[in-house]
Amino acid sequence: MSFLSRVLPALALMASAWAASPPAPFGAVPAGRQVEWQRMEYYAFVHFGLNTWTDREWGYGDEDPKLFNPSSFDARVIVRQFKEAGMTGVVLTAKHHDGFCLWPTKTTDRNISKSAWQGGKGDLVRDFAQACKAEGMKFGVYVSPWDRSQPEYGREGYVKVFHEQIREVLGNYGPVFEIWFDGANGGDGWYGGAKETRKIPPNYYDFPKIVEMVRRLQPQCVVWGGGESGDARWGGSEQGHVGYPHWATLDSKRGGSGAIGFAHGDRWVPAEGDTSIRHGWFWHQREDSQVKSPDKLLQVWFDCVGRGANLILNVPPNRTGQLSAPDIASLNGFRELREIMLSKDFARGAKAAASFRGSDAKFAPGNLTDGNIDSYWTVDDGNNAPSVEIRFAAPATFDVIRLREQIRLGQRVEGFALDAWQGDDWKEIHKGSTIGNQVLARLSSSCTTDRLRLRITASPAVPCISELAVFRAPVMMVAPSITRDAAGKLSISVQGAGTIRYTTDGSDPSAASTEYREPVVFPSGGTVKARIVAGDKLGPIATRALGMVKTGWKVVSATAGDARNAMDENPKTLWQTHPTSGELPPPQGFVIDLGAEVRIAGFSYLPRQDGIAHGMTDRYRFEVSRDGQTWSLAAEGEFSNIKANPIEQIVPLQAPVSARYFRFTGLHAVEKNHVTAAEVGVIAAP
Ligand code: FUL
Repeated sequence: MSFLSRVLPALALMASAWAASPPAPFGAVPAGRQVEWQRMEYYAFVHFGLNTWTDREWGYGDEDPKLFNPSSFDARVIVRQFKEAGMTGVVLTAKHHDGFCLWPTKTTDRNISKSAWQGGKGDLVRDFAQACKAEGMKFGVYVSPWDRSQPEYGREGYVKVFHEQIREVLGNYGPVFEIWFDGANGGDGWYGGAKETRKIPPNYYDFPKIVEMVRRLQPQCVVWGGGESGDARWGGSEQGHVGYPHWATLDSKRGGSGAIGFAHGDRWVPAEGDTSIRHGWFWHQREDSQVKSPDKLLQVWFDCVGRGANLILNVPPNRTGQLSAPDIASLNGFRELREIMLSKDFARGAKAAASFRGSDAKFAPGNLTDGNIDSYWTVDDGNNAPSVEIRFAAPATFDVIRLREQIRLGQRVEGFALDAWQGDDWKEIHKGSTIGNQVLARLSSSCTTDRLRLRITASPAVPCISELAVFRAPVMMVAPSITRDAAGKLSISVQGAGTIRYTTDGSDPSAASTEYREPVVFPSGGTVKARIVAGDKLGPIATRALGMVKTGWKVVSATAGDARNAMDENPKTLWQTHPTSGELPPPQGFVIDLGAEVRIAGFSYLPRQDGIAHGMTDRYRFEVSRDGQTWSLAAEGEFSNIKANPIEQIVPLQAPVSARYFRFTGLHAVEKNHVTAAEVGVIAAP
């Protein structure tokens, strides 16, 4: 035996005396597929299908498959655009509520092989899957459980069809990173011609069985939704943001909300915030001018990814099968803002000083600033409120601090504070609660210092922190906000230097457009566009479609409730048809005298904005009259998806009609058994 072979084991033995073991996991921990998924942070949603042609948000289930016919679709181009925007994957609506399948399924004739596109030989699931593979992006699918086309929906027969559809998309197209099981179910539908409302029994879809199949076919696939069996949850609104404090856990007994989760719950079910770059999920031409601006997207990102959730951003292709130019411009502007901010981490490589677990270098505070989110800093058991000091080589000016916990060991931290060394003392610059997957702490004002301290103030077990990074938020031009009061005065406001320029003819404001100085009277309504102009720089455009002003309006009658609340331009006051107690079931409505004859091009319904869905109506009737006696039907239909996405609904009439009176009727309520409205408006023909 050589000298070395005798000495080395002895040395190894000595070294192991210093090697500390990692802290035991705390509470619920993520599965490997969830860790991988949480690192994806930001990816695309693609709503594409018959609705793109019928101009609807929810198809009824009877639309002709032939309608689907994009003129110049190329999945590769779209996937590349998402990749260039900094996204990590794409989730395609392989089947939406109308039951039309974007792949040649064997389960139903309502599929792409019956469309006019590519002579029925096309397969969009295949195209997206292949494009993602080629571009190094991940591919996911949305397969709607609610199917308004299927005759057997609500009965056993459909469940088999649904399971088989999932098997086809998961079994035939390569790796799928996420499958989306939408909980939406508006009840009514075509259902093979039955045209009725169908309620489903609890556990109807049999998610435990579905999840078993997902695990078998795609072990790395994250199940979004899917009741108790799912891996990821809805972030709680269709605006993309999630709540704070923010937990990746829910609790099997005590529940928890989508937005916040449940502190130290027993199931790891991280949130995904979903929103569309436009108002609706499918492409509608009228929304081409209502694309979220880069600053708005950055705000959503801070309130979603910056709280530890994933952001799925919908960018719907238009009828050519391509993304629209304003959407691409906004995606790229948003990417630039993130890049400006994230490209310089002032703490990268900075020295960090703190006690650490077993004095083992594996757990040293340098792990916070090494750019590797697998390594982490932790301390000896029992020390649940440690602090660490970061020293920058030179003073840095910053206003955003990113922290991450090592989530493989569970989400622990409940409270933290950040201090900056100012002059000769520490000054607290931020207080936060949860960290989890990540938190982007925004300071109320920027801070310049060469010493930063992180104090963990509350944690039920030793904290395991894998990153502390320090950034400067980008200086950006933001889109103005446009409001109008009950008297019809238009106000435009914005933070930032430059002049506000605006138009009311639908054109994009330029340096030559009217300058906004003070509120202006704007009674007839129309489309207002505004932006900041500073030298040769043009800020993002804000667009607002306003109906005619309601000053001369009178309530003629109402089946119940105070209809003046629906015409006072105050979304906080409600027309509601139930008195103090009990319910007054729909239909419920009111008649308005506009004061003079108007050429009506459409109407708007703003559902209540207080976060409560009671009495929100998802089916309407809009009638008009010249004399208040003889009525004609101007529009009747559905406000699809209004419960999850309670934005203003604008309904253009087939053709403008002249009338002095209108009657609005809510025909059905999404919750409870009465009808409410925050505002109802009229769009006058130009
Ligand atoms: C909702 C659906 O009803 C919408 O149409 C959309 O697909 C959205 C992502 O989820 O629940």
